[in-house]
Amino acid sequence: GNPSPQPDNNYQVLAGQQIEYYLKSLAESSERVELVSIGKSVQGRDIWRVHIRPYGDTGEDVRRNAVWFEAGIHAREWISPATACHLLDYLVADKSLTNNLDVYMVPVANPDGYEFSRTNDRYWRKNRRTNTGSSCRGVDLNRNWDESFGVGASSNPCSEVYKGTEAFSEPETEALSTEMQRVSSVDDLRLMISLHSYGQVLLYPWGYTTDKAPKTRMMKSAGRRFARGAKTSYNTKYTVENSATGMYYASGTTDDWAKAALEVPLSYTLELRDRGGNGFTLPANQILPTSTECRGKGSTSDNQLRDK
Ligand code: ING
Ligand code: ZN
Repeated sequence: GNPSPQPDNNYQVLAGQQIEYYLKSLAESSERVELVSIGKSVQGRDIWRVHIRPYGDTGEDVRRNAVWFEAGIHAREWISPATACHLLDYLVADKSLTNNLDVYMVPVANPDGYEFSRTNDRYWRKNRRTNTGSSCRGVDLNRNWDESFGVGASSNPCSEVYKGTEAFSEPETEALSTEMQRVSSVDDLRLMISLHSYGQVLLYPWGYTTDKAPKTRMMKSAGRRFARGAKTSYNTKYTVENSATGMYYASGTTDDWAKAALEVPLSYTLELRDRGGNGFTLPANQILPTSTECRGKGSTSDNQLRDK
């Protein structure tokens, strides 16, 4: 069909291929950065996973604390991969931050959807699966994880929250979960954040039930610390909420699966800017401020970032 008009205030956001190029050059320029394709999307695009090893790591096989960032699982939430890339830059530049910590990140978890959103339909959310018996395409990758699959999701392929035929039916969620499982077997996965937009809210499990998840108090207090930090840069307000009670019921999400299957103590969905004024079409001049406030202030790499 006819491509819908592209909001021209988003021209500064990077195309998928540019992000790939950036990731490859980052891996080539820093010994601490390892880049691996953990699988292919429905349309055959690579799903890239970045690993930042601690500064001064001798390459020894030691079990460390680790954090996992997932971005771009929803196509239209362009601020998510952008924030992930800025965070990467920051983590690689600052030696002190990743001291004794393994950082893992998938900056574009849904590369087909991202491309489709950029070129055809700005508001596309799902992946680009061709659904058998339906003319509607796509599975909501944040309803396709193997935790309480189907409770708060749709079985209609035309729905924006279509869960797919079964848990992990999609190559994207299959690749992500397999790699997260591998990481949690070699490291202690302490924190998982799935980056989304919009709403300025940090969500914690469960999404499929209003029952209290393990370590809720810890997720709340760490979450509030994030919100306080995020406020210091531009006075942007983030709230901290339980998914099911503060947002809406959702099942088969990344954060519920990380919490239940991998027992990651701090498991979150972070809804970035804004609160609906621009929504998904966040103006480009808010990309850097959003990234900056989410990682907090005062790093030695701030000056380098400002020049980019
Ligand atoms: N929001 C999330 C979604 O997948 C969410 C909200 C996440 C609710 C996790 C419950 C659990 O619908 C966006 N913007 O995608
Ligand atoms: Zn989302």
